[in-house]
Amino acid sequence: MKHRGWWLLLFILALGALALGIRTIRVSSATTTITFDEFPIGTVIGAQYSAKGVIFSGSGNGPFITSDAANPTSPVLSGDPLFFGSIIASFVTPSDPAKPATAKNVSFDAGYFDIVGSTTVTWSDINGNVLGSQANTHTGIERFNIPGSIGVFSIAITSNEPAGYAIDNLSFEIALSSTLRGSVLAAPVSGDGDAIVSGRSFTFLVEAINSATGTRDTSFSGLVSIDFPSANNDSVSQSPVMLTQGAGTVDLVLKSVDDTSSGRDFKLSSGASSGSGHLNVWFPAPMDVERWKNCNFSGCPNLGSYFCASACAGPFKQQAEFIALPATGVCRASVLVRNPAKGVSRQTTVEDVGPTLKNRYWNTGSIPSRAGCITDQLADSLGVKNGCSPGPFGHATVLWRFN
Ligand SMILES: [Ca+2]
Ligand SMILES: [Ca+2]
Repeated sequence: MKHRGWWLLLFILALGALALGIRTIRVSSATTTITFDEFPIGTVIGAQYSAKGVIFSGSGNGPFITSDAANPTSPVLSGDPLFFGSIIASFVTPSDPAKPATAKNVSFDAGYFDIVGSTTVTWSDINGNVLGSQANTHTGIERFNIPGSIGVFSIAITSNEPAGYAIDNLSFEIALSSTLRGSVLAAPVSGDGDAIVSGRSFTFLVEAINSATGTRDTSFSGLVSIDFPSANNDSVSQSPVMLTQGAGTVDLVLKSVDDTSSGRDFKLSSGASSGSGHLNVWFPAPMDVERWKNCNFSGCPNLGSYFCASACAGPFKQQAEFIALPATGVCRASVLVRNPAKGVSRQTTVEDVGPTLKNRYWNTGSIPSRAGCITDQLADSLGVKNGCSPGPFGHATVLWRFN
């Protein structure tokens, strides 16, 4: 029993250590240190460390791992030929090594130097523009600390250096650019992605996403500007939004769309980070129900009966599903109509104009009290009550958007 207790305790400790370890990795993942004992002596080093964010190259056949009696942390990385070749370190995106990356806090040991000023470190930005250089300032093993953010550094003997040099203990932080992402919290229309309702406040979540991991970049803090460009000047009143630990929210109202767009595009930007997306915009619309044959139908013409006439294509000689909107010029437009009370949506098209002719309220956001018609057949499919009692037309408030 005592043994079992011990094992249980060890198991719990191990779990705790694992949990702590995971947390530590997440917090400190930005700093990487390479000591060149990760591969056997003699290994030519190219892309083996790419998942850590660095690729090596250099003179001859490229740098390789070797032991070095003059270095207390041997093994080391030597250029080719042994201790005399040049070494180039290029930083890359760990998740996508073909993509160059910027590194900061780059430092490493080099030596053993026998002569001051014999060997030069040169660093460049991600586009190869030289940012600075530094020759060794003393003999022995010297720690180089490269200032700022760089894309590449190289080290090479630039005058006489007896018995050459090597490098070791390279550490750096890959500075990953963040992608900005916007989404709607508690979207009012389920199953339609980032959807909002015209004229109603919604909570817009803006997040910085780590490009390498696809998860929220909690190191990101700052102002993000939000732009919902529109030809209708339906501007967003609150912009920018403050992101703390990679996230921030702002309550917004949008009213309209351009032309017959399904919604609104948006752009997010903060320094070098940016993002974009699209929100679907639904219109809450009190609709008449247009009947195939009106109540007390006796024969054509009969106003409001699509058995007799339709402004787009009709008449329809059988019951049909479609929507009428109060403006010309949108016949055939694809529309989604939703009964919010039942959560039922139908895809349909605009096949009539009415009850008025010139109210493109989807472009103004000013929704009229009679915002269109849906047919009795569509009302049935949506589970919307319609009939001839008490009045000649049924009425239904639905949500709709261009599709
Ligand atoms: Ca080492
Ligand atoms: Ca030397």
